[in-house]
Amino acid sequence: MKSRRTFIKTAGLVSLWGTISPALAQSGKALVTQTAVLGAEEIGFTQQALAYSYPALEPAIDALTMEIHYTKHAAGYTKNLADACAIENIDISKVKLTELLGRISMYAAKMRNNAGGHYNHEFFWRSLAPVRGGQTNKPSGQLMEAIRTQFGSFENFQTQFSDAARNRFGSGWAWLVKTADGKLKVGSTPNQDNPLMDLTDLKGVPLLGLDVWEHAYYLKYQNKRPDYIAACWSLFNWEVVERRYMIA
Ligand code: MN3
Repeated sequence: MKSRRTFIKTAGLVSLWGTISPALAQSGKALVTQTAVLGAEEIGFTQQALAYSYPALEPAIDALTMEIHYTKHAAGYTKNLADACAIENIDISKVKLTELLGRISMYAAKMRNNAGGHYNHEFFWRSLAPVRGGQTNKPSGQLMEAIRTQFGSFENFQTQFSDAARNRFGSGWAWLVKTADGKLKVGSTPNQDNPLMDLTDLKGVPLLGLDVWEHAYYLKYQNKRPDYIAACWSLFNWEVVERRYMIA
């Protein structure tokens, strides 16, 4: 995760973009996408260990779903991301994943699917924590103030986020993002796209993401996606989301 100091330094670089990278500065798109990733949580190219055990998220998410999701689905995206980087001749010691996502339209579909898939899952695991307080699990501080200001109440925000997750047709993700103008926004993306990508409708720094692919819930919930979404409110790690909000 970027510190505020790093963020300010990077922001300074962008304001001097023309003198630092004339080639990229010729493209307004490059400038926009570069700006879009500022303050976003950085995630490496390898799969990190979970901060909790597979059964730790029960009863909301069962142990078998967690194990398969992490060791098969998510691990698959990580492996295929490495393959995609090799194909595209990308030296992962020299590029940040958020930068790659910010110009994802330049690459093949294999890169889009797996860079997104890897980032989204690593981001998702960090957004969850063993159940604490059940339905009283809520943010606090400046994030809660911003939610109340923009959505009217935490409950209104919950409704909008849950609707975004429920109404995403097929596979995808629901998101809470901080937009370039500092506002909170709820939306969703298809497949493994995310709001850091230069080709999505929803753009911003991701603060919270919810996986609504069937592989995330089918063993326990089958066709009942709304029940899975409702249960996940007990798992969101608001300390992490608040930190993302303050840095973004
Ligand atoms: Mn998944």
